[in-house]
Amino acid sequence: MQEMLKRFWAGEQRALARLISVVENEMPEKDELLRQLYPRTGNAYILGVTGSPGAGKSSLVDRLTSVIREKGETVGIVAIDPTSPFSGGALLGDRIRMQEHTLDKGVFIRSMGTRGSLGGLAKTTKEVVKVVDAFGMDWVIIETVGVGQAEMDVMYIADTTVVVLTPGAGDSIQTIKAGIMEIADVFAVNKCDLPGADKVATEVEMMLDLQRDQVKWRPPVVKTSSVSREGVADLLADVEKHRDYLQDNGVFAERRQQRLRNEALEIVNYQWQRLVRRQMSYGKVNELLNSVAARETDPYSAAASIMEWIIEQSGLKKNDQVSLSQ
Ligand SMILES: Nc1nc2c(ncn2[C@@H]2O[C@H](COP(=O)(O)OP(=O)(O)O)[C@@H](O)[C@H]2O)c(=O)[nH]1
Ligand SMILES: [Mg+2]
Repeated sequence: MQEMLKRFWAGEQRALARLISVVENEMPEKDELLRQLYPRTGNAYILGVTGSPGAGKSSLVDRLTSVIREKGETVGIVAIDPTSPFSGGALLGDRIRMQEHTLDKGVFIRSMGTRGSLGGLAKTTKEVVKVVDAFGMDWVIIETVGVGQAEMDVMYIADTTVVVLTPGAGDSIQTIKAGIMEIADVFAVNKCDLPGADKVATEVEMMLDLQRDQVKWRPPVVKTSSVSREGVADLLADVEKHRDYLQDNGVFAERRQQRLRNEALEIVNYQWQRLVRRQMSYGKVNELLNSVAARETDPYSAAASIMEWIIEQSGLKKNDQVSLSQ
């Protein structure tokens, strides 16, 4: 792994891809890898792009990437595709749509399947984003479909979230899941080269009017087209405006701090669960569980005994790192 890390620090995209696989596949060296990458994380701006399938997210991300590249900044794209059965395997469609950047060293594209992530989609995505961040990309763009809860949870990683709408049939804002409208910091009404974009934009503005007094940041609504590229530069400008807003109000720093606290707690939680799982099927824990199953012990007392026992066990091995991290 040290050899791979050397190549990673040297800026080799193949090493980046390999280290992402270590994370995605929950390989044993994962924790140690993330620990080593950690000091170099926290510099990328994380942009989430979500919306219905076919809204044009991939195409729009591709065009946004071009605009960002023109400014000399680098981009890592993490596309979460529920239809992709293989983790790490870029979908042919995305590959074609993002073809423009395949030879550009300042752009890295990774597709992840939702079923492929052993550690849970949001957790795995967060870790993958960390790796791309440590690699030194200025931006990390996460593309995800706004459908299931797992996909929605991914969006909490983003500093700014763009919700992509289209004038397409059935995409009237009444039919869009409430949750997805609420997480928007910027709305993109994409496919504005097709009829109906103005109507959607007006509908969104009307919805925003209703909540005007409750919010400090009113999400801008931008009409975009991945075909004519209209509005793409404006979309980036609005994203940057939102970034400035977060930074000027101290919200950015506050959120990042809160996120780090949560992260440490999540790791504790995760390691604790792993510890419990490993002890579950044998020995004292199993005995206690059997006794609960037979109604000889109540679950509350059993849980207390189990926790006590596990703490005692791991306490005995305090100097043995392996007992906690494997
Ligand atoms: N007319 C038009 N078609 C678009 C636009 N953006 C994307 N598309 C098309 O919409 C389809 C879905 O695009 P894609 O980027 O894969 O959407 P995703 O599923 O949200 O990632 C593709 O056939 C695109 O060529 C646009 O701005 N205008
Ligand atoms: Mg896509």
